[in-house]
Amino acid sequence: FEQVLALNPEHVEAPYRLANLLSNSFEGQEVAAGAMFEKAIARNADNADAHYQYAVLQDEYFDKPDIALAHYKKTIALDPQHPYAHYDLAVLYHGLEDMENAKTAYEQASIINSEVKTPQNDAAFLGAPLEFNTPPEGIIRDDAFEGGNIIVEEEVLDEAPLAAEEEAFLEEEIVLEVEAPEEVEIPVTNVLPEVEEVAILQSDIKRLEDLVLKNQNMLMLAQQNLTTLTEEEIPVQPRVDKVVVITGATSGIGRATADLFAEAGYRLVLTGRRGERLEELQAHYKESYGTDVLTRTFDVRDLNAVKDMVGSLDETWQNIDLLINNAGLAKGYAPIHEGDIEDWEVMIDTNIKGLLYMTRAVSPYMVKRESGQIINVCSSAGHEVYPNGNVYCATKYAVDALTKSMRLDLHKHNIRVSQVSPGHVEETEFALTRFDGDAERAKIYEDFQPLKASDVAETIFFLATRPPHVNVQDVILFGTQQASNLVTDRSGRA
Ligand code: NDP
Ligand code: 8X3
Repeated sequence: FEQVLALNPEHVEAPYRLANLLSNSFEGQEVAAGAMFEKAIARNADNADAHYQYAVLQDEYFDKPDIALAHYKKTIALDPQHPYAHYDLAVLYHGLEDMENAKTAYEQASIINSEVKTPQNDAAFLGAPLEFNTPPEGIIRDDAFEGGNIIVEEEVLDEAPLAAEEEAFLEEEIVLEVEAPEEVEIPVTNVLPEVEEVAILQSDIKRLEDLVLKNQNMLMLAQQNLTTLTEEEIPVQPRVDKVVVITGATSGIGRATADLFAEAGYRLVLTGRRGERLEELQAHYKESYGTDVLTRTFDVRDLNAVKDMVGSLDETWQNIDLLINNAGLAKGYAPIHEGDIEDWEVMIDTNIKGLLYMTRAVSPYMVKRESGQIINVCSSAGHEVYPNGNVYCATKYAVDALTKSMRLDLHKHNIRVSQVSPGHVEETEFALTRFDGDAERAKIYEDFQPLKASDVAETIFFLATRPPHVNVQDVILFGTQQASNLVTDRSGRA
């Protein structure tokens, strides 16, 4: 569970599970368990059992009756039939000498869980007279099993003065040994004349048997819970309740990034112009990982389409946690004096304006929630120009500038803005697009090993899964054989 939280600090269920484990299976971890229950309650304020267990900790370990009281009450408000909360609440009230509330809580506890209704408890909570042969040890805690010993709290009850003969037997303490489930000790403070001793022992044994039974029931419940947990609650791939929008998911880096987030269980909005590919991906992710995927087919250069896309998301999707501005392209590879103006327009409109439109449409929701992350796919071309790269490089320099300035504007709203800046990346359609579908000219990676799309995707995933206080601002990465945009070892793939 610690690893789950390290990977996904926002995981809803993990703090509760971890707190349970710390509290019930590890000695000396009460402080950590308490902190974890607080986190669990903050994540899911409706988790009745988290309130209950937190209350027990506060009551029994931290000696904070006020806090315990509030959380027992919350437990009952959320789960009026909770099997133990009423009784613990009664014991707590009793300890606070609030007998009226103790009585009410005990009566409720007795209705819900008949096992707590014993002559001793009736005497303690209701003031019912004790049978002479009933040893008045006091309240039995419902969590009274510890290592096989029943812990009985001493409680001085209002008693009528005892006859001298009875008093003579009050001093002794006997240890009662029973076999199941382990050696059990019970101090019996009132031992009566021989003739009644057997009856007392029998009543103690009966009480013991009841408690053993209860313990066994609790064990059974725990085992059932465990079975449910293993068989049903831990999905093959845990879901991550975060919405990730990826532009340009139909191929290359965007597609590889979608693969990773889909496998990791995020909720995805995949976009691009080639709708069929998006639908194929949607079906594939659903079948392989059970991922929730929405597809949106549009051109990032079309401002209205971008606005419509965000507007079309219902409120469960509109709160986008992560926007990956990946859609982009290079068109042409000509010196500036021969460049195709139309290519320039396409690159500027897609790489700069498309990224701006997406960011403008999505970021207000993030600002409103004071939470979110934007990762722009820049390029090594945004850090170092190369011959014939002119306008493409300019667009990526613009992306770099926008990443930096968006961060200045958004960091105060708890929004992380960062980018990745790869050199050459294969397993993409980048070169084919740059050379207008000319497959021969697009063979630019044959004599060296560039990065793969999955390498960049892993980098993006890394950025996205840092703890909330960490923002990796930029990662410049190249294949090992490429030292810079201008220097590549093209002596063959290493
Ligand atoms: P691909 O050509 O494989 O992918 C580009 C993606 O962008 C496609 O999914 C495409 O989808 C989408 N796209 C392009 N234009 C538009 C548009 N107008 N509207 C919507 N979507 C669009 O190339 P890469 O994966 O390599 O490119 C992804 C990003 O990585 C780009 O920003 C690129 O500049 C950058 N990059 C690439 C490097 C490389 O060597 N490959 C190196 C450094 C950065 P569709 O066609 O379906 O619309
Ligand atoms: C893509 C890498 O070197 O072709 O941004 O510009 S490069």
